[in-house]
Amino acid sequence: MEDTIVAISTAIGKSAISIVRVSGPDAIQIVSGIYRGVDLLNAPGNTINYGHIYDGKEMLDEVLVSVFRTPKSYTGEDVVEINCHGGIFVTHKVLELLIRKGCRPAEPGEFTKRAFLNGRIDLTQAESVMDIIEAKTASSHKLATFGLRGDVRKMIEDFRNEILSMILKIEVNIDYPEYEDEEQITTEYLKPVISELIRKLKIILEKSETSAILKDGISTAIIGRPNVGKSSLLNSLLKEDKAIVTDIAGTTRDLVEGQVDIGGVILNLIDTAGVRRTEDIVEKIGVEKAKMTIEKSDLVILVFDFSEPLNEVDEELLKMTADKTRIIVVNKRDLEQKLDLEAFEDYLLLSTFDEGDIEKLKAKIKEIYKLSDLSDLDYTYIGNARQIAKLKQALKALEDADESISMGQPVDISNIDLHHAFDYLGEILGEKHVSIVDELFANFCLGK
Ligand SMILES: Nc1nc2c(ncn2[C@@H]2O[C@H](COP(=O)(O)OP(=O)(O)OP(=O)(O)O)[C@@H](O)[C@H]2O)c(=O)[nH]1
Ligand SMILES: [Mg+2]
Repeated sequence: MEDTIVAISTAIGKSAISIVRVSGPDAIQIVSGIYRGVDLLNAPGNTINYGHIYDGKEMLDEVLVSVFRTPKSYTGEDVVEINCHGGIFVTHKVLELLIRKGCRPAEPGEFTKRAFLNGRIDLTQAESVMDIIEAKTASSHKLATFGLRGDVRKMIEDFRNEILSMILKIEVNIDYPEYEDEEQITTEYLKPVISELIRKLKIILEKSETSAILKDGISTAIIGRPNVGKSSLLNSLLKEDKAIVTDIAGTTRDLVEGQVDIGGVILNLIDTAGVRRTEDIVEKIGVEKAKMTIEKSDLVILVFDFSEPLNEVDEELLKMTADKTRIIVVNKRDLEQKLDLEAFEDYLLLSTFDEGDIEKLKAKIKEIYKLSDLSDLDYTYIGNARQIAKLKQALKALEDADESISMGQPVDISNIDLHHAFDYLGEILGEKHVSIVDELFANFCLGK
């Protein structure tokens, strides 16, 4: 990495201080050229130095300059952080000045990318940095801190080492058949070992999928006929009047979204247009969107009206959501019953006007996702979609290895699959396929 990069690392806006961060081989030299105070060139690492920033003769700001020397810095390079007074204008002036003096504006996430490329952190840790920034609940934050600490890396590495020792044994056997001291690796020997690896990986995957819920939340669609009280339900869950509620059927025409924290997990709620047979173009589009929302969501809350008999559309909605995780809500329990409850296996009878009823609905969601167990959840699992996808590929490779043994193939065929599994796990840590690196870090904010 030859060039020296610069970015404003704090949010742009008026604040008490803002930080301009510089990283690279010339970081200290470039900053010392615009700074008056102690001799920065000889300042030891991990020090904070008082002084002023000058553009030629013009003093721009009174600052504190933190100096970190390679390799003991966030990026592993020389890093200088200039703590300016947090004005938008002055911070940009300092940034411009540094660019004029030879720094290159950093790409989003480039500081963390350098930390990764310089071996300061692995990919799971880098991703955790972003997860910490984006964490919206206590539990997703905790999950990210465990990733940052390297616990996830350790878990994956341990597992990967087990596969590696298997591969090594097989290869010693193949390469040195005359070596009598080595244990003979046969498919009979391999089969139970691979089965055990598959069992363990499945546990890791299952726990990781729960972790993913912690991180991303549960996307929840509220679906039903017009006027059953979907928007009222959204508002009651959010405890605010987000969606318009009227007694006119067809009030909601577009999707309305909101978030609520239940037991440490974010419920990403989407209120949809009522589904009915209609010739109205605008409403038809709304109905299509409702259908698409069902497809995309983790959980469907299907709402019915206690005071209306079931009709064809209701039947269709029941069919449409049969394979989804769903909760059937029968709303308006305060009105006279016209709905035959026999139509449902499991349902929650409620009124959106009743706070206690809304709590019951939340309790039901917690039960479905076992959220009450969250406090004793082991946070050493991964909650990142990219990493989970790699875990699944590794599992598939192990299953392929198992299958070829069952089909009577020789050991070296399974060995190829074991190699694949090993590589996929390596990709979780960022050890292979560096191309994903650019994509990943581009999602970071500037100055991180
Ligand atoms: N009696 C009674 N009325 C309710 C209840 N919940 C909602 N309503 C009323 O039902 C009517 C329709 O409510 P909305 O929330 O707009 O219904 P919606 O399903 O979003 O309707 P669309 O957007 O048209 O699909 C409003 O007049 C609400 O006040 C309830 O528990 N009991
Ligand atoms: Mg509505």
